[in-house]
Amino acid sequence: MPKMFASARAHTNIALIKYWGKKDQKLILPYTDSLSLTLNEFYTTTSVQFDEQLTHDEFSINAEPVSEHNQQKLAHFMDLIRNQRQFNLFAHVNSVNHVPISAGLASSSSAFAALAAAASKAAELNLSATELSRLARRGSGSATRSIFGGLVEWHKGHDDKTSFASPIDEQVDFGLEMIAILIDTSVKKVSSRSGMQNVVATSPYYPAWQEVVKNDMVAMKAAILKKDINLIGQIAEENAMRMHALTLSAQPSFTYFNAASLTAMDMIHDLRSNGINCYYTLDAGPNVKVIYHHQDREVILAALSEQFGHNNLVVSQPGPGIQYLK
Ligand code: 2P0
Repeated sequence: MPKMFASARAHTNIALIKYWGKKDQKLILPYTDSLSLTLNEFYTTTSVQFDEQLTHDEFSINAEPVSEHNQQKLAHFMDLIRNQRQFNLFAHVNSVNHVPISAGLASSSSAFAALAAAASKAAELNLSATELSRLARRGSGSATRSIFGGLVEWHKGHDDKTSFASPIDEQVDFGLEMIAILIDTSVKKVSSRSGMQNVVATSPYYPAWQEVVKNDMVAMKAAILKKDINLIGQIAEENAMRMHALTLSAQPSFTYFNAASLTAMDMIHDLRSNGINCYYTLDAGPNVKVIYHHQDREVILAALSEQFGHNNLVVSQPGPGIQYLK
């Protein structure tokens, strides 16, 4: 009996061109491509040990047992590994999220990317990075992008085989940086999963969104080639606002913004009026992420810390792809 143990680390990614809506709920196939930046500050480390003695998988996150809902989601993911490997062993799965305490940024992207890597290696599946990206996608859409470092593109594809991510620029050596403003760290009211479903089913703007993303992907890739942070920021900000317009135009309408998110966005506009090039993006929660060139870091931090407090601002550089620890 081989040891059947592996440990892997994956970093969270933040989308600059958002994924919002699934064509296939089961396979997690998106309606659109998307593009993200992997961050070095936030990551998940997961270890998997298959064990002949077990009669079900045993999960812990940050040394605590997981909720019933998460237990089911994780066990379902482990079934994919068992099916591929054609064995019926269960595993001890221990996951640790390295994020500022309750940052509300412990995205499922790093969680499922780390689990896909650790579980497939422990099961000796020998997956390529592309195969790993496809597998991570089955846990959570955004996880498909966290297999790679730096700037990453998720090709929507049309089936399990064709929907995966690939790196655009793994080095990102032109000063791109992000500040996460930790505004509210409680659990979100509308999960991404149900928020997406509601939008796809009810927003009259959904067809327009698909066109927006098509154009933004082309424009963003050109901006990355030019290493033009202002253009990258402009396109990302506009794309994020158009994604959030989908939530406002759904039935029932909802939003992930709160009052402090609006204050933060206002402050970024003010900084821009004063000649500091910075831009914002938001995901399925009120926390605002600021995009800028690292040379402007101190002036942006100084302005934001007056309002939000220095401890609620986390600077992050581009981060690496999957790392195997054992
Ligand atoms: C993204 N988000 O592209 C978008 C933008 C949030 C806003 O992907 O249902 O946890 O597991 O596929 O990946 C968050 O949703 O959703 C997300 P599922 P996921 O990053």
